[in-house]
Amino acid sequence: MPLDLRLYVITDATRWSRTHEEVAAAALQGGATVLQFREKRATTRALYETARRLQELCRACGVPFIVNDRLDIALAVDADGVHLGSEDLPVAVARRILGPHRIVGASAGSVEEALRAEEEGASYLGVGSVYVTGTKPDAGAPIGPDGLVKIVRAVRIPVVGIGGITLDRVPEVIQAGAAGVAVISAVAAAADMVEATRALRRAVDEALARRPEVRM
Ligand code: TZP
Ligand code: MG
Repeated sequence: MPLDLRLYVITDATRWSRTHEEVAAAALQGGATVLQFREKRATTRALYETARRLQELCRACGVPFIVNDRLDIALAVDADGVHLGSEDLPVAVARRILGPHRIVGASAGSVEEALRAEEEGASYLGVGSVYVTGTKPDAGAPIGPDGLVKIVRAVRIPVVGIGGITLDRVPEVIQAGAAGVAVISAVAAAADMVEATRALRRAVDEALARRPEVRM
């Protein structure tokens, strides 16, 4: 089944004093199509325990579960895949270990990085930061919707836009050719996380419906 990247919600809850489980449950209820577990500070044991619970939640909803950074945790909980950046294991190594069917996502901020990740066997790309974001201080200068368009056009694998994406920016990101949007704060910082997810999902679906089928 092709990977449905329309609304890719990342659970990174520390700043908003919410648990990963709370964010995940709300995101799944609100219509997220992919869930990523992103936690930079916990011990390996804590990562494993949380990942196991999130994987169960996702499996019950039929939503793919992806672990950020840590291939060992992804393997340990039988996750659907892993997401890797330039400081993590190389995409080619994760692809070799996970085999052809699991999801290997990669971060890319330039056409060069995107082409390399595609060549190494990435399933999809997380491209950004599209806009200024306070969530990832080392995200670098935003590439903007124009930078996103360039990368979408350079690769064949699907791309999700990431970084500073809010409800009102969804149409622009989808119009740039992204298969979906990846968000942290647009869900995790919302007063009503379920409603925020629903609204994002509606916005993505509406923008996709307005987009011409064939893109060059
Ligand atoms: N990678 C590039 S930008 C970013 C990550 C993880 C942060 C996205 O968070 P937000 O709150 O959706 O801007
Ligand atoms: Mg990483």
